[in-house]
This record gives sequence, structure tokens and C-alpha cells, in this order.
Amino acid sequence: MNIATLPTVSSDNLRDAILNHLAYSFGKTPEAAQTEDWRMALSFAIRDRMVEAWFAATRRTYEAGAKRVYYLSMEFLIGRLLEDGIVNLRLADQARAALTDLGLDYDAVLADEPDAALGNGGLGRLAACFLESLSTLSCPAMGYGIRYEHGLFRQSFQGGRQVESPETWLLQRHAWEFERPEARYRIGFGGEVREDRGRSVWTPSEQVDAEAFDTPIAGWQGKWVNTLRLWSAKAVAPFDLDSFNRGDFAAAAAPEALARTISRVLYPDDTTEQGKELRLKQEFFFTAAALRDILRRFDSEYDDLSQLPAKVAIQLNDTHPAIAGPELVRLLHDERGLPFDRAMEIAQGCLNYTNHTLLPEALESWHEGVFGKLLPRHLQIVDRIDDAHGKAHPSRSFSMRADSQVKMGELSFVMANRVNGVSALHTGLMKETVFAELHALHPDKIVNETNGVTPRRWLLSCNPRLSNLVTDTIGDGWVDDLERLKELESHVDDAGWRDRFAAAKRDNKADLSNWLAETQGVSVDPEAMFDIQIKRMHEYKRQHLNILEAIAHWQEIKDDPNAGWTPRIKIFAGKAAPGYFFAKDIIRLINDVARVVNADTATRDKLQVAFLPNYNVTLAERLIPAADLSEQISTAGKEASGTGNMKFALNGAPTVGTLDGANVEIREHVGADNFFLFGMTAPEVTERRMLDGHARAAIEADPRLARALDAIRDGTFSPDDPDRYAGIIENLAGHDYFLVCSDFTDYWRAQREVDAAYADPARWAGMAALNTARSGWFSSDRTIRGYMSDIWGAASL
Ligand code: Z16
Repeated sequence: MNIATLPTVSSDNLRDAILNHLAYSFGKTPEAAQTEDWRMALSFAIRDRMVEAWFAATRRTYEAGAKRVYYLSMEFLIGRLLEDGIVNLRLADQARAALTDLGLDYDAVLADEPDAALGNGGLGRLAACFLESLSTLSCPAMGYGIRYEHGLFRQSFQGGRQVESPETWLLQRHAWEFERPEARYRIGFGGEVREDRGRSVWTPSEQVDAEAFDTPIAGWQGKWVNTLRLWSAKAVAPFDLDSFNRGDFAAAAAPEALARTISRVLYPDDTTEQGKELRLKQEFFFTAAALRDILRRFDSEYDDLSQLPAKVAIQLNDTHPAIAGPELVRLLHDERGLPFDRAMEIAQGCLNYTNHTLLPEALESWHEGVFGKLLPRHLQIVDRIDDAHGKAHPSRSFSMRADSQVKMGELSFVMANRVNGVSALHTGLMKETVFAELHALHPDKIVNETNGVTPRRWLLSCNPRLSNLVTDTIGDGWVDDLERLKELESHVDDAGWRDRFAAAKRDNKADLSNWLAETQGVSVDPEAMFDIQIKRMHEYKRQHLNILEAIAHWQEIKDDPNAGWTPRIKIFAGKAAPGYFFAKDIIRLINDVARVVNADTATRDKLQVAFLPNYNVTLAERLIPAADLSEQISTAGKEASGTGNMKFALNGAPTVGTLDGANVEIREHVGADNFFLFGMTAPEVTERRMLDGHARAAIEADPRLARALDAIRDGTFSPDDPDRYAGIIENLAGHDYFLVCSDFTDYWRAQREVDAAYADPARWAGMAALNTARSGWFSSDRTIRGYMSDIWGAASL
């Protein structure tokens, strides 16, 4: 429902607002203003137009006594926010005109904004898409996370190797947050628990304050605005007075520095758990602050805690906020005096848990020593929860407290009302594997909510050419009703329309190739197929399968350069966790292969390889609209969902991929004819792994694979250091856990089918267009509707 009608804004209004902010918020004349000043002034002018709807949304929520949704996530990979705000407020034309009028380069001003990388990859980006969809659907919601001073590290290459440097987004001015000094909670750690007349009293030995910073998140058309509330750690006192009075100013400043470390930096590991105490501190810090804030808001409206599950739905994004279970029980039982069982029941009525991976190395568990030292009362509560669950289900053999560990997945499962997986395949595997026993005890708890992406950022704003064609063809109703893209299907057989579709892609590719030439020193023919694999570096994602195929392809082109090869450029981008040495070796290998292959004058008009540094949301927005082919080639059963796969399909890039994660559903939607399938299925993977010598057998059966491996082994790509990739070779020819060798032959076959299809432009344009037309289901609006009805019981206002 339209609760706040946006006043119409002309480019003149906007220009005046910008000039006002330039003068009165930033103290600059137009003559003295730098790009950053203009960017801030424009951002404030846009932000102003969110505030009314923001207030109105809060008012409406109170008036309706509506249930609120709280999304707790250690990561929100929001990227830049200015264009998002402009597009959602439908001010793109006015903003461009206003800046042009002021003699400024609109795109340069937008590009001045730092990319807020407060997340690692898919999980964090999903949280950001969800916030935007929650606002678009006018669902009363709030995101809670950490205001990291430093987001995900910056990546550069030295001699082809990944080098990390600190990310410093807050060194530039940030337009979007409102500091809330009054929203501040004291969070304790350590100390001890005493029994006092039958009650447990926790006295922490260390305390920090969590201070709130709010970012408004406007939905489509700016009708509804929710809040992303990020917590920053502050010392309880600015300095230690004793040391100060002794004149020891360094010691006096120590508590301040110590407190700040909690929100200082994002852990850069995506799917491996680190088990570091500071990480557990971060988890408790933001979760405890969020719960106190949630209860304070509840108390301001209601006085009966048994109403909590009716008014509050809390979503735990992975197990990172799993401490919410014991902490909520502690707040309700220890602090509010509810009986333990009642406290547990209420907590279970509010909490829900999303699982994002089955990889064993990612499942969080804490040694009870670390856990109990930091959170002594919570350890007791976990034991009691485990006990209560055990008594309720005497047949069970599992415990969340086995091997002196606290297992956060099991804890989350037991404390949750609903547990969800992120694609149909993944949810099925959850039931069969990691949560098999718990699923048997609670057969209705696990539900599926296949991921989605917001079409505002991932089509409308990143791909104006395709968006304009879509809107010209079917009107703009698709923007918040993405399934309407189906209406494009009837145009796909029209050669004229298909040419317009192909022209949008061609122009996007031309833009990208100009950018590559200007900024990356890479020169490519825009007519070549743009084959793109962008995601975190991981063995299960198999960037090494892709580069092996590229090597084999290069060798075959050399054998017969005039065999009518379809020209390709293979583009890679992605960061490796700093301690993940194998993944870093893969990056170096790709860079080494790129150097050799791109220098080969006999092949370089047929095949080029580029690894772009510092992959982030902004780079994704540049690459995806220009992609011809989407590489989604994980070992089946390992990628929980993937969301990049959806963005490519939506932007008209067919997938070459395995039956993994949401690829399965993408293929069902776009049609098997418009998807290049290869590789083993998840059950086949499990079976093949048990077969002794599977890698050897695969290499012996495929001379192309053998020759590609030989080239790496003999130093073709590392002539100064032929043994550089001995580790990779040993791994692949040895146990090859991710079955790169076993899937190689079928991958090669699929890639040659891609070549043939691409060589027929009309056929390719038809496939690409059907990918766009049939990707509407992958809107995060659809996903959020699913969460609202199946998990939260929340309504749109
Ligand atoms: C992450 O990004 C994901 C899983 C995880 O355990 C930790 C992190 Cl940081 C990803 C999955 O790998 C991906 O398949 C999925 O699409 C994404 O989470 C969102 O669900």
C-alpha cells in the first residue's frame, strides 16, 4: 500500500537541494567542491527524500501493532548505496540532469562512493538483497549486524600472486548512516556466575558498549523504508582514570583500543570456520545488542512477554548469531524471571535459522573452554537446553555438546521454530545428511526457501540497456513483479526484437572492453564470447576446472589454428581467504596461464584469459550485464545455492553448469535447451569418490586432460619455476576430492556445444533472451514472500 506519496522532484529541485547541502552541510562553494563533496551533497539530497517514508513506515508499524522481522547477520554486503537510492526513488533522470547542469560528470560522482564490503560473498550479498526486498514489500523489518571499520580486504596481484591490503571504506565520508548515541547497550564478557537465592547471576569481567548506526534502506518507489542497524564497539569509558592520573597516557588509552577491536575488521573466511575467540566475541557482541534492542522496542509497546512470538520474528543468518538462543533464554529467565521452560518456549517461538552450507569445515563449533571462559552463563544454559531436548526425545543419540564442543548448528536447529535451506537440492541434502537425526525428531521444522536477487540492483540499475528494452516491450511492471518477464517470451521469435536484445548485450560488451582497455590493460575483441566466472576462490567452485579446460582449448587451437574456433575471452575474478593456500595457488596459476596464452600470437584472436583484481559488488555490476556465458561449475552437492548464477541468467547469459544448488532450479525454469549441463550429479559424486583411483582413470581416459596437466607440470606456464604447481598436480592426479578430473571430459564436451551455439547468433540470442524471460522466479521478492508466509508469519503493510 502506498503510505507516503513521494512529492515529484524536478531536476531543478534536486540541483537546488544539492547546492544547499554543498553549502550548509559541507561548507563548500561549487568552485571549491571536490568530487567527494558533490557525491556527499547528492547523497544527502537523495537521503532527505527517504526520511519521510522512513518515519511513516515506523508510525504505520506501531499503529498496526504489526509483527516485526529482525534479520541478524554477521555480514551485509551492501556495496554502493547512492545509485540504489536514486533508482529506487525513480530519480535517475533528474539526478543525471541536475549534475550535468552543474557541469559535473554524473557517473564519476557515483563512482566516487566506496563499495561497502561488509561481507565475504553470497551470504552477505543475500542479506543485502533481502533488506531491499523487505522494504519493497513494505514488511516491517530491521537488519542487525556489525559496523566493521574495515570490510573485506583489498586484493591486488604481485607476480600473479594475491596480495591483501586493508580495506578502508570509512576513511572516505559515508553519507548513509545516522549515528544513534542514545541507542547504546553495555555488553559483558567473561567473569563468573553465582547462585543467589535460586537465581543465576552473571557478573562479567569485561564490558564494552555497542553503539547503533542506522542506514535507511528504501524499497522500490521509496514507499517504504526499513533500517539496517549496525553496531560499533566503544569503550565504556574513554580512558582509564587511574592510569591517566598517574600520567601513563598510553595505558590510559588501552581500554579504548581493546574495545574497538571487536568491530575493527571482518573475518575474511567465507566457508571455513576459524575458531578464534575474537570471532566469538563479535558474534555475541552484535547478537546481544540486537536482542536488547528488540526487547526494549517490544517493552515500549507490550507488557506481556508471552506475546513475544506473535510480535517478533528473528532470523539467524547462518549460525553466526546462534548465541541468540541461549542469550534470549538468559534475558527471559535470569533477567525477567520467567521459568526456564517458558523462556525456552518463547525463544523457540521467535527464532529461525538459515543454513548456508553443508561443508564440514564451515560448521561452527566452539571448544567449551573458549566458550565457557567468554560466556560462562551461556554454557550452563546450552547444557540445560541440550538436557531438555534430550529428555523430550529420549531416543536421540545426538548432542550439541559432544567432544567438549558446543555445536552451533545443532543449537540453532533446536532453538529455531523453522530451519531453512537455500535451494531445493540443498534443503534435501540437509535432511539426508547433517541434520538427518534432528529432522527425524522434528519432521516439520526444515523448509526450503530458494535464494533470490533483487531485480532493482541486478537488472534495472546495473543494466540500463536491457532494462529499457524490457520496459519498452512490456512496460515497467516487471520491476516489482519479476515473473512478468515471461511476457517477453512471445517476442523472442521476432527477429527484429531479438536483434535489439543482442544489441543491448553487444553495447554492454563494448563498454566493458573499453573499460578493460583503459583500466586493466586488457584488450579484447567485443565480438568474442565473454565467458565469466566470478565468485570466491574455492576448490569446490572449481576455478581450476575452468582453467584446465582453457589450457586444453589453447593446445587444441595451436594444433589446428584454422579449425573455425569460436573466439572467447575467459574472465575470472574472486578473492581467496588469506590462509587458503591452495586457492591462492589457483589464482597464481590462472594469472600465469593468462600471461602465456595472451602472448601467443597464433591463438590470441581465439582465446584470451584475464583475472581481474579486487572482485566486489561494483565489479559484479559491471561484468554481469556484459556476460555471454555464466560459469557455475561446482562439484555437485557443494554449492548450497549460488546467487551469481541467478544474476547472470537474468541478464541474458546462459549457464554452463552442474546440477548443484540453485542451478537445478535455474535449468528447470529457463529450460534444458537454454542451459549447458555437464558433470556428475550429487549422488554420482558420492559414489565416484569411493572408487579407488578415479582421478588416474579419468586422466588416462582423456588425452586432452593428460596433456593440459602435463603442460602445468612441465613448467609451460612457470618456466622460471617449473615445480610451482606441483601441489595442484599432486592433488588433482591424486585424491582429487572435488572430482575435477572426473568431470573434465563432460565439461569439455559442454564447452564445445557452447561454441557451436554461440557461432549461430540468432540461436544464441534466442537462448540468452529466454534466460532473461524465464528468470523472474529468482527475484528476492519471491524469496522474501516465502519467508514471510512459511517462516515469519509477517504481513506487508
Ligand atoms: C557464504 O557466502 C555462503 C555459505 C556459507 O556457509 C558462508 C558464506 Cl560467507 C554462501 C553459499 O556458499 C552459497 O551457495 C549461497 O548462495 C550463499 O551463501 C547464500 O545462501
